[in-house]
Amino acid sequence: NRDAIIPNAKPFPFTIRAKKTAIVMVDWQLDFTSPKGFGAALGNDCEVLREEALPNAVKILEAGREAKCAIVHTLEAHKADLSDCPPSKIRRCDKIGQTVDAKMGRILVRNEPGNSIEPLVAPIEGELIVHKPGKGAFYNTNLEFQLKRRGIETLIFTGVTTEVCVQTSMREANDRGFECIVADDATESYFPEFKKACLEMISSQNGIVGWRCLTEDVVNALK
Ligand code: C5J
Repeated sequence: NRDAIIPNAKPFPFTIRAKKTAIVMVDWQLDFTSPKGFGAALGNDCEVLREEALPNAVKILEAGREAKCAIVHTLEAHKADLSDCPPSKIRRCDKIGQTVDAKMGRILVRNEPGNSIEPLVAPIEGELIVHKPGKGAFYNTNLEFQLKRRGIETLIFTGVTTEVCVQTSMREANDRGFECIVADDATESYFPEFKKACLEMISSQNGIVGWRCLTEDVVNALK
């Protein structure tokens, strides 16, 4: 139950308040990671998400479970009738709610096969699952309430994609008073230049959004 420090976190050492920490696994859903999913249907190469970041996300998830952190899994997911999806979102992406690949089902729709979490980081009993209609994990969800009722103060982020749902969730969490850190090598984007710029942005100006480190730093701190 002691505090742990990540000494080489950027922009300065980060304190993990033991027992007050949640691991936030952002949108590790097949919609984004599978070559048959939504991300791929938009013309993106998904392999990098699975090959580069997913193995590190597994390490952080396992370390978090071992250290008895709270674990949160988010999914970008709409109700079947799309009543929680603003028309503007559909206007800019008419694939939402449509079926591009029969095995994946309807894109970004709750409980469809594509809306399931990568098996390597699948939730286990007792872990929080947050279906979010937006990019941010706090918009139109009860995540803030769930974290605060558990006494959580510190959030460790992994997930996809860095500059969309991970960054948005981190910014929302920052505004709600959580101390946030992301592991650079446990998050991924379809666009390497966006990932790089996003991570630099997060820790710039004395940690304007939060901190950054590497997977091994998180794993060592949680030991
Ligand atoms: C996107 C996400 N990229 N999870 N969603 O639309 O980052």
